[in-house]
Amino acid sequence: MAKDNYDASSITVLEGLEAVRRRPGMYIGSVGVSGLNHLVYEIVDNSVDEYLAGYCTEIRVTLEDDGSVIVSDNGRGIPVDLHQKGVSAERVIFTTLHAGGKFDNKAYKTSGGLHGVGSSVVNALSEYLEIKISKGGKIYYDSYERGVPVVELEKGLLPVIGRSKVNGTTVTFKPDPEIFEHTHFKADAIKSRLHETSYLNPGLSLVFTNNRKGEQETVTYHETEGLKAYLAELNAGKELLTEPILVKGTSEGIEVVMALQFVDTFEERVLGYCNNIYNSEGGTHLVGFKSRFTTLINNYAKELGILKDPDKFSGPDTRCGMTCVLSVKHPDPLFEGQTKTKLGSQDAARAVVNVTGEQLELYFDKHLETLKTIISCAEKSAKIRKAEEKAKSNLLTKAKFSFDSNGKLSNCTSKYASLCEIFIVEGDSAGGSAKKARNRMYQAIMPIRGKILNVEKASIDKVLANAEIKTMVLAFGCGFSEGYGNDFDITKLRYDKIIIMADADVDGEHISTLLLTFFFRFMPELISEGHVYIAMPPLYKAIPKGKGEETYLYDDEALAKYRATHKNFTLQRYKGLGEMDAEQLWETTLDPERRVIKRVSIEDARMADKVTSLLMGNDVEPRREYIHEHAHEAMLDV
Ligand code: TTJ
Repeated sequence: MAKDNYDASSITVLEGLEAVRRRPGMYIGSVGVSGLNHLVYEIVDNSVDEYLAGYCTEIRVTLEDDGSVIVSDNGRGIPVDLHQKGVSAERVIFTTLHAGGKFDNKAYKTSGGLHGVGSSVVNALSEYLEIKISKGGKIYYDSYERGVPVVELEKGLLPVIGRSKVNGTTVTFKPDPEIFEHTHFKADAIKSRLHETSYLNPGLSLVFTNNRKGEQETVTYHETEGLKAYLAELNAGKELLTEPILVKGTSEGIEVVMALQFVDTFEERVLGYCNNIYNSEGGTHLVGFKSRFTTLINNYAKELGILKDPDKFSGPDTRCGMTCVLSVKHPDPLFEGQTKTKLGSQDAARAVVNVTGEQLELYFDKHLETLKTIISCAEKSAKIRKAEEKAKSNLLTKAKFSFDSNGKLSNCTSKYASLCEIFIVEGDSAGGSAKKARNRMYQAIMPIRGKILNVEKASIDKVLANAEIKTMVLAFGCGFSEGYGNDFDITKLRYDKIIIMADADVDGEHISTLLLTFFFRFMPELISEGHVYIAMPPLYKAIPKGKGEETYLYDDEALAKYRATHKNFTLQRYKGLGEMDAEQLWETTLDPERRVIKRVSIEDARMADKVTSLLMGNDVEPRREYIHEHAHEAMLDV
């Protein structure tokens, strides 16, 4: 019965390995040099897992002249006893895809995402692969060609080929030239990877030997100082600003080790590892550390009086000049991202926050000078960041307001600013009427084309890019300010009143809102000093059928009142300013004796700014809803 089962499962096994040979890239990334070297790492990682389990102290990697590589360790040796499938466990490991999972997590307490699952892949992609397992005084042997076993087992058990007093596993394999473009391992890359492994596992010795002709050497990597030594390598040749800071601890069953040091650069270099695997896409452990560190430094800086509320350092400010290696050992990690190199386990973030938060606080409380050095790095960064932001905004501003003279301002002739007014009029046709109707001595007309602005998603950038608006700013004569620099000079303002004249519809309100936002952000003094107004053109004209005067009605309330006291009249409804002729426009909106204008308060402008932010948000739905629900109360209710 056992035999039948074995036959059946061995077929699927071979089919599995055949799939690996058909699409090797799916399993090792590529069939180039990096994929080739990956084979070595897959095997070595198994031995590292044995180190992590506490049973292995040395791993040897030897490149041979025939193109093969030997990986050996002094661990307990791969299990050789009968597996439930009726063959030696070793066979199952080397012939079953993802066999690693079958050998419960207890043995591989902190196995990395791919560890223990890759040996069958390596086997499938090797011209030959041989295993010698020293265990319980005996040396067991097995071998494969392109993933197919070539040793006949007796009762499913491996042959014994010798005796040994020590335990361990030795795997020799030669990558298949049918699969790989080149089969020459990159020695430097392997060495660097072994060195990295030694930093992450301070108790482990990794011995690299190259037996290839002309390349002979042996290097031993054994870094008892662990991450601290790794930091030293990363920071070699740089000016060190602090001593290395080491943090170690366990939380939520996750072991956290971190080393960090500040150097005289403007960069940050923060490397994250989970179970000895470098997480090139970062992940939860780094997020946890970074957020905790930012808070910590900001709190200290405030406590020490270096930073005053509401100022604060950005995350990158606090990491300016930081070199950091953060390594977590997780019993059951989750990886995500494009290349599965991003740690996704949320408990890793919590563990890192707990361990680093607590220990860094203890450290900084005792090492005030180091803390102050780190804070001064952050200050330096914040200063540069702000200067850059300012330079950037000045640049933007320059680009935005390189005034061209093709605007359509019809200026007034008077030079007495206290008498002058400028009307910002929505639409060319209303603009045309306004130009005819105005008192050209003291009224300037600046038409802005609604079309450009009344897209729902018009952004402040679009407002700024608008040629007419550039002309308008030039006309005001006081420059503008943004953020840090203040080039705005209200005393140069050429008009006492800036009057926004827009239709009382959604588009008009939108334009008013954008203009107010623009003033609020770039020329707030215009508003706070009371220079900005909104014209209130009438919505209706009531024309009595008998005697009596024509009356302009500015809102529905006025209409209701008019209806209550008048019977026989026709009502003309103005859909927009464009519908009024020059005379009507003068009577209703321009003539200082009869027009209705409302002064904009800074609160109104702030409201407009809020609305604009909402209108510009990326969420389309809330924006649409807002426009439809609030269009009529947005600006003209001032
Ligand atoms: C598993 O749990 C029982 C005792 O042995 C454990 C084990 O498998 N240890 C182990 C595996 N040590 N070394 C390996 C290993 C070494 C190489 C070079 C290659 C592979 C696939 C595994």
